[in-house]
Amino acid sequence: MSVLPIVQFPNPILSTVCTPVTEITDEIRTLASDMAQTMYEAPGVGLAAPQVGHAIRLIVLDVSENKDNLITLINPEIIATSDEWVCGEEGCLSLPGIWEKVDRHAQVTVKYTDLDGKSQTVEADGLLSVCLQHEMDHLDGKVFVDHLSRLKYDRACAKLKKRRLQEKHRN
Ligand code: K2U
Ligand code: ZN
Repeated sequence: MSVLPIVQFPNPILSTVCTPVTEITDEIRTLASDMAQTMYEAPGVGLAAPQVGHAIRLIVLDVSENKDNLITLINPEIIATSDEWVCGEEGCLSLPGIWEKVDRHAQVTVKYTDLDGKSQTVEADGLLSVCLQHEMDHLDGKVFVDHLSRLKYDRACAKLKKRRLQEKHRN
């Protein structure tokens, strides 16, 4: 297993609509395993394949307290959403240091294929629901700041730019 470099915003792959996985090969299994290690090491609660440079529809997530409930989703689809919405602060491993409030459906139902090729369905609420929507956005070429007003989007981009300049001067 390897820890992979996480693509930083802005980057064309983060605004790419990812292609479906057509066959669950050993390469896909290795990538999923490396994504999980990368997510745990970050640390994060979710990670999408474009964030490690692969524009395919593959997500890993683990929102459990003990970090012992890894879910790998291949070609996930949101098949139902609640009318109720929640608003919570989000961050992203591709936009370190940026935290902003985002509106999300309170509950979602996601259909996906697991690593054994079996069709699965998960009904999610709470952090799992938010994380699924956040990661599914990544597969459709969206990052959470795309949900912000123009003013807050520009402010987030300026903050990222400043942070990178400071890091450059430190190194
Ligand atoms: O896509 C990512 O970068 C993974 C996010 C997923 C996420 C963002 C917002 C809300 C829920 C999930 C990272 O896990 S961001 C870091 C983080 C860590 C712990 C809890 C929430 C967010
Ligand atoms: Zn993210």
